[in-house]
Amino acid sequence: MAPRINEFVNSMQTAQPQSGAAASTSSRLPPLKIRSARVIVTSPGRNFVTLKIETDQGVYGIGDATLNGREKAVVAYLEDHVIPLLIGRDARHIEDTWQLLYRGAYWRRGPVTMRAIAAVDIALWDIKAKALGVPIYDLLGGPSRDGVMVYGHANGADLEQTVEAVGRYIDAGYKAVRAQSGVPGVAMAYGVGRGDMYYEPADAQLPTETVWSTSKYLNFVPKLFDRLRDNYGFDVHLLHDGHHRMTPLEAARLGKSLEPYGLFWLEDATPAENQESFRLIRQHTTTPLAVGEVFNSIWDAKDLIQHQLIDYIRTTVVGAGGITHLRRIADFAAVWQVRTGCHGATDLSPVTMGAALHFDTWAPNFGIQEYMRHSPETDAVFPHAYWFQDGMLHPTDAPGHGVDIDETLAAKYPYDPRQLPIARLEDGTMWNW
Ligand code: EZ4
Ligand code: CO
Repeated sequence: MAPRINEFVNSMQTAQPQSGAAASTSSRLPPLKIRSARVIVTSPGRNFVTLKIETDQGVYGIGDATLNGREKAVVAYLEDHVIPLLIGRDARHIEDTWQLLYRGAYWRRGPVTMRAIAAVDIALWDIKAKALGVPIYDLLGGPSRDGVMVYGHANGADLEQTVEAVGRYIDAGYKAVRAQSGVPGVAMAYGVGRGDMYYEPADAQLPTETVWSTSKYLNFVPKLFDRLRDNYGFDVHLLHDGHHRMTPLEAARLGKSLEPYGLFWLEDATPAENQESFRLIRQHTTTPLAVGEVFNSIWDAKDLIQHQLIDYIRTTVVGAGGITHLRRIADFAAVWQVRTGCHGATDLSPVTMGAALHFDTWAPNFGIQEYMRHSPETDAVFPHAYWFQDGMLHPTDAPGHGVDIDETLAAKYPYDPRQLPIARLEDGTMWNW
């Protein structure tokens, strides 16, 4: 099965590469010309932007392009600037298409651009895997593990309710639980739902205003984890999200005060635009650090990874340019013993969850996967068969990523504009939500 020199030479002479991409003449996979690409916006409980790419062979792929609270910007980017480039291209050329959309735009990176690229990339991996009849994890190099450990979101209005909520997740079989609680004296802390199991922060057409006090928070959080370890012991992994609200020194203090409780990680301890900020936190605490759900490329994480300032990188498939780019980040992270912890909130559609589970199943340096269950309405619009058992999620071995969209049902849920909340300090200063 070795490539034959003559065939290679012939192809060099006779092939007419499309848009400069290498045109293979000997692949077992016949050309898959992109015939159409469409953006589908639907709101089964929350908004999702989905890309469907169809080929002339009838095989189609589905990609997620959802950017919470800024959905229409990605719709326009795809429809006006990306889809015209896709028509007629060979869907097999995933890497070349990625490079075309990234380098070819001249204006690189950013959450809108990278989510549009991600949608195309996820759909093309889906198409190629379906055409070959294999799950995506097989294209990546095969499974590295039997299941994907996930963490659920436990939250409550106060300490007692949060302790109870964590117990419910443990009873449901979770091996890892994120705990967020209302803070005494803080009206609406991050991560506290108003219903019970479904927490949805993008709640209004114009941003809900919340008030924040870091000092009240810092005095409270260690008490929560003290109680949680007291009640549930050390066998369950506990996680916490600081959601960008602390300065580096405040984060260092929190990390230090949480050390006796052995957290799996402290997430988004401080904003990471200045990657150097994490050095100060790192110098003061051995609490493991996770960051990156708002990153959109390897460049956002480069210094954090190569200086070993973090332990988990949170970029996910839809956030950082699809499987093609996420794989690059994971391989770079592996060099520095940084593991993956893909973002998996409900604003990432089941399509992203499906694709992420294939990535997680493959990634040798996988750490954990965030898992917030979608509503039954969302699950119905995006038929899928990945399943949860004993704290683990499992992708199916169905070809592709295994998630589809029911377009008839999707059409019943029109776009419902909503934005994420904002946060101000008690004196009115605008802060990070
Ligand atoms: O607030 O995805 O770790 N998870 C998170 C999420 C984010 C939302 C924002 O859209 O921080 O809940
Ligand atoms: Co987070």
